[in-house]
Amino acid sequence: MATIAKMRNEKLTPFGLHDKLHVEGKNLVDKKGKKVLLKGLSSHNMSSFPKFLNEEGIRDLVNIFDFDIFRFAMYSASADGDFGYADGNYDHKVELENLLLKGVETCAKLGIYALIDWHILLEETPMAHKDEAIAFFKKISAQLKDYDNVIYEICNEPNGPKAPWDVIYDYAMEVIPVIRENDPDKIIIVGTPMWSQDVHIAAEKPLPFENIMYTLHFYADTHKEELRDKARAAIEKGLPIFVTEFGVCNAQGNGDINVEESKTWIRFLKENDISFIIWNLSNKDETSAILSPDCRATYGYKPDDFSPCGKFIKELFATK
Ligand code: IDC
Repeated sequence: MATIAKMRNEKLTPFGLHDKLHVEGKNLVDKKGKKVLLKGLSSHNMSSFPKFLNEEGIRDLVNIFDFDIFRFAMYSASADGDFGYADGNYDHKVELENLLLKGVETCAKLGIYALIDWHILLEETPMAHKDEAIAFFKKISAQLKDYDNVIYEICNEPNGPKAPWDVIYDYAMEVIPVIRENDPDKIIIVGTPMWSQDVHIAAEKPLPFENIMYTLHFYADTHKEELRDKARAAIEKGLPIFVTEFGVCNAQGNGDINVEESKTWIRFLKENDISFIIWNLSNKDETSAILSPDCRATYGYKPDDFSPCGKFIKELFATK
């Protein structure tokens, strides 16, 4: 059995408090059957910003922000000039796998949950790299089967006309059993159409497995009440939703921070016991990066190392 820390700084860790999670009805619940809401941080592209995924750095961020979960964005394809998992060479794959396994081990030491995200981007359909996704999840789920703090996300944001719910559904019907073979009951989160916005459509035909959740993504300066209405419709049908990625700015990850709309979203999520993860851990010169472009540190962060987005997190997450 993997050792997952139950205490940190003389306090119970998120894992110490909740242990292994499962899904009951539309809710994420803990071992005792109590509803759980996880608050977390997402990496940027693991290929672009591996330096921020070191143990000390993640520990410092967890200590500063009290995150319950960290998301590892494993880009399937190349982006921003960096190879993805599916189109890089063998050595690059091994590097990414090692980075991921080390990251999950760090989360275990800190007693937080780890979300493994197969991050499809502008590929329109998860089918584009289905075979590589299957190979990836087969390998990783075998290696991580004893890590009860792990959650899987099998396709970040299906998008475009070639990725309606039926196509995502078929993809999920192939990928989920591969994980289940190694790991019968870990939570698996499935992307929804329209860059993971059309949860109301997924709610009409949910997948026939236990412990499945569905992805909702929003960028507060772009997606507002209309998207919350889609979420409401899905919730009414009993769909378990997880916001595995959101931004406080526009859908390009840039532009102004929309403080009020971000808070309205967090209030909505809290009212509905929906977990949320903010995008992104990097010092890229973009609004959604939580570190300032001038930040040279990769751990031991000082207040000035954070961008306006990073400085807003505590207040935002505490929204009532
Ligand atoms: C963005 C990054 C940006 C990068 C781009 C392409 O912030 O630096 O150049 O991806 O790799 C998403 C995606 C997420 C996007 C983010 C902001 O899941 O990968 O990151 N976003 O555009 N969906 C909606 C917004």
